Amino acid sequence: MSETTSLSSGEKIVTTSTMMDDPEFFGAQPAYPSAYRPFLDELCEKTKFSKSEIRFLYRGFKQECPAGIVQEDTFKDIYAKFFPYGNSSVYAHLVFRAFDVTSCGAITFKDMILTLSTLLRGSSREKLRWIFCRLYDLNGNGFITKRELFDIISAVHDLVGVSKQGEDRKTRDHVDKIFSKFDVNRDGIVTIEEFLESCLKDDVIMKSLQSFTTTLY
Ligand SMILES: [Ca+2]
Ligand SMILES: [Ca+2]
Repeated sequence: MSETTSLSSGEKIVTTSTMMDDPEFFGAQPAYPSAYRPFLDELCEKTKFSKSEIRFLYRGFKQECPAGIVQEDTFKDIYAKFFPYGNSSVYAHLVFRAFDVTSCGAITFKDMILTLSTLLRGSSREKLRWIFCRLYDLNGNGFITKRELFDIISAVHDLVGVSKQGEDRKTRDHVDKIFSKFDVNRDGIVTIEEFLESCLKDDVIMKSLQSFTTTLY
């Protein structure tokens, strides 16, 4: 027997009834440490996924990561496969850090699903807030400096393997341009309010937000 679950707009996932009732999900004897054991009710409450979607995602997660967690090395290997022509390790580190919501040094199923909920089901504001807080504000002090923006953009350039020749100058020019757009009051820092204000009125950014998850994985 099969069942169709709608995961995101236009995307249908067919699952079997056996998967929806995976006894391992809430089984009495989990094959992984209890600290990593996901809690269906809690996850359902904290995310925009239904219980059956969470079960489905969990099954996929567990197939890929039988230990129940993703280590940074695994994450870097995945990125290296997707971006074979660049050096993806810095960007992979930044995204790993962004996914590691509970700051435990590994990505648990809970970390993964909380992030996916924001990225797949969140409003534009929620997605932008995630980008600002989890990805761009590297030291977590509540605002973005030009240095932080430079580090992120350099990592993206390395990821896609942009030519190194004259790259530093080009990256700096690119950073200056983006930073001055975000820093509305010209005080040298970008706050979340400035970031939201600049992004929400930018058609290109808003469009790329729709495909944000595609670039992320
Ligand atoms: Ca900062
Ligand atoms: Ca500012």
